[in-house]
Amino acid sequence: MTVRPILIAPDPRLKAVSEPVETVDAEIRKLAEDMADSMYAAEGIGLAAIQIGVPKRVIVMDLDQKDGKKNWRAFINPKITWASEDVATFEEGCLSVPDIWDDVERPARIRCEYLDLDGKTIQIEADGMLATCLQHEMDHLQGVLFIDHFSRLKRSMALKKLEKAKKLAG
Ligand code: K1U
Ligand code: ZN
Repeated sequence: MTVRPILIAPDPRLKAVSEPVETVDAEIRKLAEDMADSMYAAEGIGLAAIQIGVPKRVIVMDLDQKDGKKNWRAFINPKITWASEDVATFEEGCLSVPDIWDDVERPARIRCEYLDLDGKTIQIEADGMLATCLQHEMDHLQGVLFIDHFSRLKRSMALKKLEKAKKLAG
C-alpha cells in the first residue's frame, strides 16, 4: 500500500494539462493502485493523477464505499462524447481544496469513453453523482478546479481562505 501526498491549491502543478497514457502497462496499474490507496486514506470518492503530482490522464473513483468495502475503478484517457443540455447542481468538494464545499452546475448526463486497467475501451452513460464526479475529475486533467466554476468574487474568497490555511500550516 502506497499513500502519496495530495497537492493543495494554489499549488501551480494543479494547473497542468495532463498527458494521455500511451500504453496501459504495469506502471499505469501501479499508479492507479497508489491513487486508490491515497484516495481512501484521504476519505475521498475520486482522485485525478495530477492531485498526487503525476500529469497523466488517469482517474480513480469509488462511489460505493460502504462498511469499508473497496470497489474502485480506473478511467484512463477519459473523453466526454456527449453531454446533455439539461443541467444538474450538486454540492462539490475537492481533496486539493480542503474545507470548501459549494454548488456547481454541470450537464446532468454525459456519455464517456475511456480505457480500463486492461486497456479495453469502455463506453458508459452517467448521471447523478457519477456524472458530477467524472466531470469534476476530468476538469482536473485540464488543470481546472471546481472553484474555477465559481463567480470571480466567490473564487477569490476561496483562494484567500486556502492561502490563509496554508500559511497557518507553515
Ligand atoms: O477530486 C477530488 O479531490 C475528489 C473529490 C470528488 C468529488 C466530491 C464531490 C463532488 C464532486 C467530486 C472528493 O472526494 S471530495 C471528498 C468527498 O467527497 C467526501 C469526503 C468524505 C465523505 C463524503 C464525501
Ligand atoms: Zn477535485
